[in-house]
This record gives sequence, C-alpha cells and structure tokens, in this order.
Amino acid sequence: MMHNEERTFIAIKPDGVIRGLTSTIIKRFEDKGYKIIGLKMLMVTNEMAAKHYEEHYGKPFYNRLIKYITSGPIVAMVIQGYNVIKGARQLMGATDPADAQVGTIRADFAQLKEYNVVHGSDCAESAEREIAIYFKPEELCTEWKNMAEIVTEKEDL
Ligand code: IDP
Ligand code: MG
Repeated sequence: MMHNEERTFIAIKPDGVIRGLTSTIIKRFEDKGYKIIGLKMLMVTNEMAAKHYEEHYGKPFYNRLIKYITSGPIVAMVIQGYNVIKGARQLMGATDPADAQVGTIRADFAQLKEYNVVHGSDCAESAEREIAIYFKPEELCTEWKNMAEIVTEKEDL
C-alpha cells in the first residue's frame, strides 16, 4: 500500500443483493479506480451484526437495522485507494436516499434510509474495525496492480 492510501469496508446490503444490484454497485467503486482487495458473499449472523452496528445500540431503529442486515446475503468488500474512506462515502451518498445527491448509489437506487442498499465505513478507525469483523488478514489480496494504480504511478506522489 502506497503512502496516502487507505482501505475501507463496503457492503452491498441484502436489499441491494436481492434486487440484483451487486454488479452495478461494485462497478461504481471499480470505475472510480479503487482496488478491490477482498470480496465475498455471506449471511451476517446476529453476533456479527451486533458488532458491526454497536454504535447504534439502543437507538429506535436498532432492532430493525439488525433484522435488515441479517435478512439475506450481503456482498462484503475491502477496497483500497487514495482517500477511499471519504471517496466511497461520496459515491454512496447520504444515509437517507432522499437527501443523497443524484448520481450517488443511494440516490439512484434507493428510496428509504431503512433500505439504502450499501454500507461504507465512516472513518479510519471504523474501517479497521469493520474489516476485521468480516475478513481474516489472509483473505485480502494485496499483491496486484489494477489500472488505476498503473495510470497514477509517478515518482513523487
Ligand atoms: P450510514 O450507513 O450512512 O453510515 P448510519 O447513521 O451509520 O448511516 O446508520 C447505519 C444504518 O442504519 C443506515 O445506513 C441505515 O440503513 C440505518 N438507519 C440510520 N438511521 C436510520 C433511521 O433513522 N431509521 C431507520 N434506519 C436508519
Ligand atoms: Mg455509519
């Protein structure tokens, strides 16, 4: 990983998978040039969901959120790139699709904040914590170059 690069955790939530948006959503991140270094489909257990969303414990929407994220398969990803935590959140758009900018994933593919099709870590600490919930270190494939790395390769970055 070059200096300035970060990793973040992205998940296509069960509504996104069930609606057949997996490839479309992955494409948004790939098109930006982010490097996918981890990718899998899985069912989130109640235990994983509780860890993932521990900051929301006790909020009015908490139980519903746990039910939602465990309701079907998710596609979990780790992506890498410059400022990727912020950049991925920008591509996703605001939590409530009604507030999200047109052109973002949530604005273009979702209507309600209860079913907003995609998750992305909100800061470096969350990214590290969330990656560890879903991936073992050896499941990440880091030793390869994608086109974005090739086209941004220069000496003084
Ligand atoms: P984020 O996903 O944009 O980071 P958070 O505030 O961390 O938003 O909330 C986590 C998830 O919980 C949201 O993506 C959404 O699915 C759900 N959520 C957040 N706020 C509400 C709410 O007010 N009602 C119902 N669900 C909510
Ligand atoms: Mg969040």
